[in-house]
Amino acid sequence: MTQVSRIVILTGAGISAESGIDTFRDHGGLWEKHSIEDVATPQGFARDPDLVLGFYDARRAALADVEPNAAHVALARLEREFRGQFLLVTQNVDDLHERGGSTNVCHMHGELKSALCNACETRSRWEGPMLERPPCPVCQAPTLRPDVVWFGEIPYQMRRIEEAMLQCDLFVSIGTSGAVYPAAGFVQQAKRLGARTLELNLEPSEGTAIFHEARHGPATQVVPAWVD
Ligand code: BV8
Repeated sequence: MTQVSRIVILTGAGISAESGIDTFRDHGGLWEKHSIEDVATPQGFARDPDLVLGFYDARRAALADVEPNAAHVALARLEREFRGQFLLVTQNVDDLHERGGSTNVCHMHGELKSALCNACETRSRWEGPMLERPPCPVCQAPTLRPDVVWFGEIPYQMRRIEEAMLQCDLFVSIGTSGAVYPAAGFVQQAKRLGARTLELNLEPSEGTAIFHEARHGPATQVVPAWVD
């Protein structure tokens, strides 16, 4: 890591898999049990808000039963010890990076522990269920929705991510299938701008051939080994 001065890391569901959180597209994954259109689009929420609120209430509640794993902890150590610029971007909506010790996490797809109010459009930290239509902490209206980015919605903090991508000299993709944009396009952008690109994943992702280097195996093994 000595010759690198600006790192951008992108994580996906695979980094949380060994903590016991289902990924989306692996066998038995979330998208096998639920249709994306029904639970992860604004149209699905409009059609059946109880189904969507229940889907996210269950995932939010499940966070209490899981712990960060060695991959989350290794990235937090890297953030503390690396002397250059460091940005951790995650597609994940769980809180395991923070609970593993990361302090500056960019949740581009939002967070389970955040609520967005459709009435006053404010975001609040949120722990409990939404199915019973609790009042918004700010305007008291019963109009909370999960503060996650659904398909067709604009990811959060894209300007911050773009700025970091323009400057980075190392881009590392961890635990993501490369199936969802714009995150899946980051490696092309990094490579075009001259950065080194590394994939750490259980198996080759859709875009694995684009990376300069790929190391395959469980995140709890390949991530700490790379950080060391
Ligand atoms: C947008 C919500 C416009 C919360 C999610 C081209 C350009 C731009 C957009 C598009 C485009 N083409 C299509 C689109 C539209 C769409 C899209 O990408 N569709 C796909 C299906 C083709 N994109 C959008 O709608 C996005 N919005 O584009 O707005 C815009 C763009 C730019 C700037 C301004 C405006 C919004 C997308 C966000 C959707 N919301 N989540 C939630 O419920 O979680 S996406 C969902 O998929 C999750 O966030 C998840 O993180 C994400 C990606 O999945 P992965 O994390 O990769 O998980 P997956 O299961 O797929 O893979 C797991 C990987 O881990 C596997 O590779 C596996 O091998 C590995 N693994 C498993 N176990 C382990 C492991 N690795 C290591 N160790 C292990 N133990």
